[in-house]
Amino acid sequence: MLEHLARKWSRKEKQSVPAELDRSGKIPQHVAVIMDGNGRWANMRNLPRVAGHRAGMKTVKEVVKAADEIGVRYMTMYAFSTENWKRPRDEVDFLMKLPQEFLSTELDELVERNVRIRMLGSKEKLPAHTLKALHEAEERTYENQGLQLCFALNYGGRDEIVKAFSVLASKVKAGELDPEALDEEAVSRYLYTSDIPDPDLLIRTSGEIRLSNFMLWQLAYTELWFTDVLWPDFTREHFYQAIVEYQGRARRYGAV
Ligand code: V07
Repeated sequence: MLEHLARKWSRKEKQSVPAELDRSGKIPQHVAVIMDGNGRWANMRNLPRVAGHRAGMKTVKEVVKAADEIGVRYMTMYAFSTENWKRPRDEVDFLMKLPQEFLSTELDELVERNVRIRMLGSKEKLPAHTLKALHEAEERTYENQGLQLCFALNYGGRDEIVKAFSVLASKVKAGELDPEALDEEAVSRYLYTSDIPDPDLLIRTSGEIRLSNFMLWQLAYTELWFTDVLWPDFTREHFYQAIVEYQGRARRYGAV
């Protein structure tokens, strides 16, 4: 399948976009990604888990550029879940430094690309140094009109819905909201993604076929795409393969 894609690679295309990718066709507006398999990638090489996380960060850089080049409008990357706090202390400490590390080398280029960086998730429990780097990036890119690059950090799908309900319940209690007026739009308004469209495509790497508490509300109608490839081995070519398959599905249900 991939060899086939590689052969069809258009030589004229400077940006190395495969010929099958229909650039006038349906490009998903929002792609969400569960970046799984970093620890396994490291284990297979007898490297510490953190080496897998660092390799995974390199993949983020590549995939974001690939998405930007075909006109994807929103990318949401699942970087740290509410469950990830249970990992060994050293690993958590390492992970909490990755946003700074990523931004120190990438922020200038992302600004040049007109990318807006955003955070989805709870700010509770995040170390001050991590929050500082995130806030700086959010502020510096706030007005950018290009790709919106969202990092789900200290994010849990159920936690997000519970937090929305909590706000809604307070409003009802304060007499500011009629329970009869509660509808899907009212719930959506209090999610982290209140001003972000639902993902059109979800990519999950590393062979697990589940959602693992990621964007439970938002993924209701999303096309799901899974691959056995581990996140550090995931390339621009794999990303475009997912888009090509997404376009195939969109064509099929568009035809009926
Ligand atoms: C993290 C690398 C990718 C694989 C999955 C887990 C490890 C990029 C970021 C990041 C976050 C915010 C930001 C800029 C970059 C990141 C964490 C983990 C916690 F503004 N990769 N990456 N954050 N991994």
